[in-house]
Order: sequence, then structure tokens, then C-alpha cells
Amino acid sequence: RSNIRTMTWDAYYTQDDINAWLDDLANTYQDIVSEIIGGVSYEGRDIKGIKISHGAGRRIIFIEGGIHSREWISPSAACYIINELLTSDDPETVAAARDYDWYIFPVTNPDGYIWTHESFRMWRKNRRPFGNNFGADLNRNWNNNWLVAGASSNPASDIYAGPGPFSEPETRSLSSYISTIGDQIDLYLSFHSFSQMLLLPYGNTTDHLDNYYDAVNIGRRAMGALSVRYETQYVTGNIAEVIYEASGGSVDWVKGHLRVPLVYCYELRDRGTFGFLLPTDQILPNNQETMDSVLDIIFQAKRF
Ligand code: ING
Ligand code: ZN
Repeated sequence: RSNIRTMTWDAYYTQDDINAWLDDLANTYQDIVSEIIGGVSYEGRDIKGIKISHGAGRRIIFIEGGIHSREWISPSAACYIINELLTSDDPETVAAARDYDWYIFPVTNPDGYIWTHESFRMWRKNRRPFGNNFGADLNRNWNNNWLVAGASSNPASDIYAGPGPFSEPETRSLSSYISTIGDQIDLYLSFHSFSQMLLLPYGNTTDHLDNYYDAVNIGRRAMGALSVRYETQYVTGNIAEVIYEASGGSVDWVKGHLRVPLVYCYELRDRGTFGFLLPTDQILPNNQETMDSVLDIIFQAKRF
């Protein structure tokens, strides 16, 4: 087909637009792109993503976007990376696309994302009803130190951890999907906003665990690469130290349970001037500098 819808990086896109775009990419690049379904939402929507692969047997880079629905820059950044991997002729980007299998899910909370477009812009959680309330925080529901720190047992809270670990269809299905490829993942990235931070596990303790020093050094250098284009400054460090205590997040489970060597959570632009309502003229610069940093992480990880 030739009617590919192009993303212009000066607007935020709806769930329908993103899904149609992914469909078009799968049709346009049939040899290297396949659509993947990472799970299903409470309201029955697919968690749609794409796999970019130039051949069998490669290690995996996994990108999880949009787990919090109001953080619109997150799906946008994930889509931008997809677009770069498929269309860029920058040699470093071409190499990154060829050297890894990429699994990218721009919107892992589809019910919430649609809710922010159609009903309430500042919605964070999924849309499952709990009595008179709605929604569990899908980044407090993973089965690693569930409800230990920085999470709530009150369904009215924006950080409600859910009635149990992996109680939510989104996290249960996505985690079981990730498990099937877990031992092949070299790098896992989770995109949030806002604060301009690069966070590493774990969220329940300020202790520096596992390969903290390697991970923080790679992260700091990558944030140097991020700053080159527009001088955007990020702070790198452990979740509990740099932002706040919070357990049950995806990155902690991917690190603690699947033992993926490099796991980062980006808090994308900005530092609070516009917050979740990041103006559309910052979409392209945010996404470009994020891509710059991802390429630098990969460059370093190869030597890791
Ligand atoms: N920030 C993340 C949150 O879920 C985080 C920070 C990352 C917590 C990883 C735990 C694990 O609160 C935003 N903006 O959502
Ligand atoms: Zn978030």
C-alpha cells in the first residue's frame, strides 16, 4: 500500500492513529517489520507494538511506552524511535536497526490513553472499576516488592497498586509476553514524563544493587549525548534516590525477575514548566535528543 500515514512530530496522535500507522509500517516494510501483540487491556484492546528485525538470532532492545496515559510524550518518543530505525540513513542508526531485534510498544495502557484524549486529559492509571473508583497504577502493579514503598492500597489514589501483584490485565499479559523473550533482552527502556531524569532500579531502596555503577556510568554518558543537540540536562540515578520511593514498577520487575542487564526509565521533558502538557513544538527536539541518547547507550552496551 502507498497511503502510509506519516507522523510529523508536531502533534500528539490518538490510539487509532498510532495503530493505523503501525499497521501501515508492517505493510510497507514487510521484510523487517511485524506487528506484535504484547497483551490486552481491561476493556479488551490489544497492546500493539512492532518488532523490527533484520534477521534471526539477534539480542533484543525492548521499549515500553505509555504505561501512564497522560504522559503523551512517551508514546511519541517510542514512535519516533520506530520511525528513525526504519527511515534514517544516519550510519549509527542504521547499524542499531540492523544489530538488534527491536520490540517497541508505544501505548501499553490503551484504555487510559483513549480516556485522556476523550474524557480526562490528566488520567494516569488504567480504567478498571474498583467500587466507586477507577484504575490501578500500572507502574505499581508489577510483582517485585509489590506495595512495599511509594504505592497505595486505596483505589482512589493515583498510585493505587491494584488488589494484588499483576492483578491488572495489562501488566499480567505484558509481563508474560516479556517473559517469553526475557533471556534475550540486552536493554529495556520505559518512557515516562516528566522531570528530565534517567532512573535505574530499584524503587524501594536507595541501595546501589547489582551492576549499579556500570549502569549509572553508561547512563550519565548517554545523558551527555542527549544534551549535545539542545543542551537539555538530565539527572541520572537510582529511582528512590533521584525521584522518590516507588515499588512495583516495570523496570524493577524486569531487572529483579528477568535479570535484564541494562534497564532504564526515562522521565522525558520537561522539568515542570508545562509538565504533562508538553507543547507540541517540543515534541521533535525531545524525541531527537532521546534518540541520540539511546544510540549512545547502545554504543556503550556493546562494550559492556
Ligand atoms: N514516574 C514514575 C512513576 O511511576 C518510577 C517513576 C519509575 C517509579 C520506575 C517506579 C519505577 O511514578 C512517573 N512520572 O510516572
Ligand atoms: Zn509515568
